[in-house]
Amino acid sequence: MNIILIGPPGAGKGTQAQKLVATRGMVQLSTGDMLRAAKTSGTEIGNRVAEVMDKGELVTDEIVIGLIEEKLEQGSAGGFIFDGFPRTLAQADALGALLDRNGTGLHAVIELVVDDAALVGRIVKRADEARAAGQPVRRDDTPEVFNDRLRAYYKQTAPLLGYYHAKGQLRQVDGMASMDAVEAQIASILGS
Ligand code: B4P
Repeated sequence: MNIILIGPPGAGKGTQAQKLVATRGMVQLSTGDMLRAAKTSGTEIGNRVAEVMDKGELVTDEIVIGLIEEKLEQGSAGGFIFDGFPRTLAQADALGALLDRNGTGLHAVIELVVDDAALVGRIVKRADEARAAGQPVRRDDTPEVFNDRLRAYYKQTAPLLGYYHAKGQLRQVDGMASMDAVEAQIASILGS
């Protein structure tokens, strides 16, 4: 089973993807994590990626689709969780073509619905907790960059909700609930 987790920055896509990995043996494909790894590689592409991410903008479709294609070729018996991908219509079309090619298809697209005010609160909290623990703080976890990430979401990613709704694949969960309650809502969509 392949699923997409979609929602604004800080909606909890990564949080829920990790729970699905633990309970269902699925493979998490987080483009955010892949791009953060590329950022630290010191390569030319890594430096370009860092500049874009630190401004809260989206990395080019070409780079992101290339990363996903490589991972899909490795296969996953339990299926894939697409966490933060696709984020543009071009990415959604590319994913559809890749899944058609490998014959596994898409089971569901799950939208985590969260208020904007709650999102910024989560991001600020994550940055404060990292600082207190002496851990690195994500450079895009500031209220200023967060606003740009949110703008990019509404402009480039929110149109995907209509795209998947028209295909009958979109399911919504209340992302304002506790992490365990969100997990339970997703489990009821996916079944046992
Ligand atoms: P991502 O890494 O995808 O980051 P995100 O949208 O901020 O996070 P997510 O929704 O996963 O939130 P999380 O679970 O961490 O993207 C970062 C950047 O990478 C983008 O801005 C872009 O530049 C680039 N990028 C990534 N994918 C791309 C693509 N496909 N195309 C182009 N560019 C791309 O949760 C956030 C916080 O909330 C955590 O602290 C968590 O503990 C807390 N939380 C989670 N669930 C909660 C709940 N139910 N209640 C209370 N708190 C909760």
